[in-house]
Amino acid sequence: MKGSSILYGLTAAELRSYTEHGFVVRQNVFDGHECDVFRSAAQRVELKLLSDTDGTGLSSRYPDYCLDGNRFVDVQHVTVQFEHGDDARQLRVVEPVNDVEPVFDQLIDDARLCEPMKQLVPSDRLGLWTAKLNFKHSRVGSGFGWHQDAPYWIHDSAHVDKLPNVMVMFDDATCSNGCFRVIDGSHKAGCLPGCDDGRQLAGFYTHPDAFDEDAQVLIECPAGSVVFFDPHIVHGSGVNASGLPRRAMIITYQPSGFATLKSGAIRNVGE
Ligand SMILES: O=C(O)CCC(=O)C(=O)O
Repeated sequence: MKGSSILYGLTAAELRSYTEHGFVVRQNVFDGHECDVFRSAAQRVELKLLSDTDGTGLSSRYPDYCLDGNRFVDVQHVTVQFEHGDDARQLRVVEPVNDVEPVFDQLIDDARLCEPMKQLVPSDRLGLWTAKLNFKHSRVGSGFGWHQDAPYWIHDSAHVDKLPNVMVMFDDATCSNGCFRVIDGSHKAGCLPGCDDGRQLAGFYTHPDAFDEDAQVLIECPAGSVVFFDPHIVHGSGVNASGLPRRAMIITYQPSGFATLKSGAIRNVGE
């Protein structure tokens, strides 16, 4: 494992940049064949979850619910979000996706993600906190409003500062297909106030007065790139207005031995 740490660990310059800016981008970490495998796996996840529908939706077997007008279904402990819009039948987010698809479970143990994560958590032994698959389909893929992740998790984890994320791009990410974006340096402010505008989930969106939108960085990068980002950084993304999908998985690590967010099971890395 020492060798993989030398191969994949973050350099001193990358670590300094992460501390200063709250994120680090590494391009072309996964090759074209690996991205193909991820894209096929994403398609399997969607087909599998949609195959439970009989024209009336997953609610025929599992209860669904609406938050701020958007449809969610809990398939046991796996939350399935549907795309926004009245007749959107495509999936938006599946969490935790590693419990649905083995390719994504294996990805959690990949040294190219874990070695840097050992430095960022920091911990010599890692566990999984959660893993999301975001589909962002062409034309219908909705944006993600500015938010921090830490406030979502504060009631479920006593160590939200030790829950860094890595986003793995399965497609080229551009402004037109809704690339990831962050507010540079915003992680330094800790948990910021949420919105209070009547939406059910308003409190999870960071109040616009609490950060400087001019400090945003649009992260355009090729498929196979990864973005490590701090649990306190304000982040989001735009809509997918293009004819190309923008699929990505976001994996959140923690020190080993702690329960995962959704199932409560412990999923240590490399065991
Ligand atoms: O997929 C994206 O563009 C952003 C996702 C995000 O912010 C999240 O899942 O918390």
